[in-house]
Amino acid sequence: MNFSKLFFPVLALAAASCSDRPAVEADYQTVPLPENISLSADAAAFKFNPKTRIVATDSAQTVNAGLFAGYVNTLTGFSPEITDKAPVNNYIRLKSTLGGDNADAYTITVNADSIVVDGATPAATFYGLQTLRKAIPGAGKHDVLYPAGTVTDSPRFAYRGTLFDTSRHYFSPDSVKMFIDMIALHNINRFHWHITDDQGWRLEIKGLPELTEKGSVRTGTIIDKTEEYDSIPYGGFYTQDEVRDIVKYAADRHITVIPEIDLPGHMQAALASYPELGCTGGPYEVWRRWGVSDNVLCAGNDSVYTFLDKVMDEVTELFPSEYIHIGGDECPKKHWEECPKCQAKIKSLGLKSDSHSTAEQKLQSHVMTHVAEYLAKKGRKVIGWDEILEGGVDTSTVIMSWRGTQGGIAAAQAGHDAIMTPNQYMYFDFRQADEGEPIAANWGDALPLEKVYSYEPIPDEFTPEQAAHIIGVQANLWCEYIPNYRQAEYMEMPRIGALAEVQWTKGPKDFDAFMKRIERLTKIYDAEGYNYRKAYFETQAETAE
Ligand code: TNX
Repeated sequence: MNFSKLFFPVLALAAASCSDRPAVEADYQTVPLPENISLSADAAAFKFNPKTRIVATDSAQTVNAGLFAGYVNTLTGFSPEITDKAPVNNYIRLKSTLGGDNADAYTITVNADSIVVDGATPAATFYGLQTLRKAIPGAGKHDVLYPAGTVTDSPRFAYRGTLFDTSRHYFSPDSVKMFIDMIALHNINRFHWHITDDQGWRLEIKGLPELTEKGSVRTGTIIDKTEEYDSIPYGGFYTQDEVRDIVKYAADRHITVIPEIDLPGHMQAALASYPELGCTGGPYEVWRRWGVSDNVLCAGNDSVYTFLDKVMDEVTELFPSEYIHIGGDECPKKHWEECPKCQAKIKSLGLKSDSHSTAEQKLQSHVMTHVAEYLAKKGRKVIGWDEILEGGVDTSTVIMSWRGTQGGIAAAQAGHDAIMTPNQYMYFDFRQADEGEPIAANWGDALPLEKVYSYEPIPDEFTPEQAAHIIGVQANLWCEYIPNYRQAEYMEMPRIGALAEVQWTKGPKDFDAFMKRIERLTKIYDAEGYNYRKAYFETQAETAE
């Protein structure tokens, strides 16, 4: 058979389609805005086309390259080939030889023959690739002209987080992966997974099977903001295999999954599974409503400490993260004040109320410290919500400031590392405008894009030492009123773009310039099929007319 005859038409077609493709121009003014963009006005651009090779010479870069090839395929209709040998020209080379103090710093060097993305680490190279991805002005069957020049970039904060609450509502593993892809697009590197709460325990613990057999299902759910309930059983949990798969999926995208086991409050689903862990012995139900439950772990019961150790044994097996979040928020002391076991524990530990804390607050510290020390033996550190400052806590504990900024400020002043997630700026369960928005959290003012963007995490009066204790910023998506993943996307986007700039971008802020960048980013949202709040851009268009 004459192969050349067979192949000729195919080749000719390929060649034709190559040259016929229009070319669009890339723009490095992405979200988050890179630190420095220096264009070589007279030099020829790099033409990214189906013949471009991605050069990756080690396994980490090969993973990066594979992800990049997928991203650009969505935006260009072609999937560039990955190779470990650089051709003479027309290649994008991935490296991580940059060095320096900032692990997430990268440079992109563009000329007519090649693009080189060099990161301090493979994660940093990945952020460079995200910049190249986001520089493409939307989806189409086109080539891309990358202007010649250099981009040098590094983030302001090392901890760039988002919380996703999969307890109040359950989201499938595929949805969790979509969430991870969305945060990766925004250079976010911590996924705070709120996986247990009063309304559902959603993490399989093999040594405590009832946590998911009983604790993952509630018999009904409160309807909207009424006092009425449906009677539809609601449940779901993540098997350990699913969790491992999600942790790996995130790691490939340079995201650390930080699980939160919220304790000693927010435990009613665990109490429904093991009623002997509560002060009254129950019975308890997996909670069907939202709010703060009085039913918390009994801090006077030794089996509670054994229970927590067992949970942490498996949590640390599943999650390699250096930090484990142990909650500590909203733990009413009502039952502890009346519980003979809790009061006996207070006595035996010699805990006394003083001007700073009540004896019960100190009892909570005792529980938190037990878990922190247990985790320390396994080489892990802990993060807790700002309430844990109330009973006194070791400075090795990272404080997550949610009731406002005061907790984080006080923590940093006292020598703790702190992560800022003040609800007034960072609660993405709050509505995006006063009018015309879907049902959302029933406390807090509207939180529009501009307000998120305006957040400055480091107070003016901070010394450089105190400022260094603010290790990052996070936005939280609590899901009481978020019954499906489309709605989760809507609440996240585009506010997550403003979050990304708060976390990443140094230097002065300019909201109007940001609006231009975020509007361009919505072309990527469109290409990915994301659901986001478009009204921000419609209003802009109307006022411009
Ligand atoms: C407060 S933030 C909570 C959550 C709720 C959220 C609703 C925090 C540590 N606790 O349990 O879901 O408000 O906005």
